[in-house]
Amino acid sequence: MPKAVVCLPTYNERENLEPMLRALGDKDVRVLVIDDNSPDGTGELADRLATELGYVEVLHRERKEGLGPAYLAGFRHALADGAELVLEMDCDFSHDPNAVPRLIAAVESGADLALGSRYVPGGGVRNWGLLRRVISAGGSFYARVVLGVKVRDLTGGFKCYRRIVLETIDLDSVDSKGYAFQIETTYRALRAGFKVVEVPITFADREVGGSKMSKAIVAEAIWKVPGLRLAALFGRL
Ligand SMILES: Nc1nc2c(ncn2[C@@H]2O[C@H](COP(=O)(O)OP(=O)(O)O)[C@@H](O)[C@H]2O)c(=O)[nH]1
Ligand SMILES: [Mg+2]
Repeated sequence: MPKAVVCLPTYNERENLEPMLRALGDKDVRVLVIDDNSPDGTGELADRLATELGYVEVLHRERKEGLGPAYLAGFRHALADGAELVLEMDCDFSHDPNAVPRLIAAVESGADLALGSRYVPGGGVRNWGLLRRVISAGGSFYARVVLGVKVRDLTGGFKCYRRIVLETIDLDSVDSKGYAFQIETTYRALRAGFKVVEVPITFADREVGGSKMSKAIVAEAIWKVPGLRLAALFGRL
């Protein structure tokens, strides 16, 4: 049984799900689809594919609560299943399935948390407009300065955790929903003394389906960052 589990959250990813699951088929991973009762039938499609593809499992959640809660449910499930490595990845091909082995290799060669990073040499973004580039790079810069950490890409959602990291960072108290979830989990790992490395990736814009990014998600990231720093200062993180 492969020891790595890829947590793949889906909300209305009908067109992307099957190609993504097939693309992960030769990566020596198990895949846990976490579907929030997608109105477009992604959950039923996932069930059908899971019966065909032995490495796929599906976790159905009743309703859409954001990426954070979906990931937390996935992490708990993967840990209970005995996963040694737990990955996060988007289902819209923004994260290249061919980069999965590089993230795993980074952890196997000593990192506790490997981050797919757009903002280290060799990494980047493809077909993004200026506005989205500025918002994303600005967001990571803001979080890096306010938190006082060296990580360049704090908001990305392509990651590989060593099991012990998720067992240590107190998942029960993580309450971020969107980009803040990525910032919070990485910050907690750093605070706990884990070794975090950045692996260069190229992030491509999705070609099919729609983004679930919202103003509320951006707003949460803006206020959550100083909140995390304060929590750390007062010894509550
Ligand atoms: N289960 C679940 N998946 C979600 C939710 N929001 C987004 N996703 C999935 O998370 C991944 C990234 O979301 P996306 O909308 O592409 O965010 P963006 O890349 O920031 O625009 C995709 O695979 C989505 O289907 C949610 O509330 N629940
Ligand atoms: Mg996306």
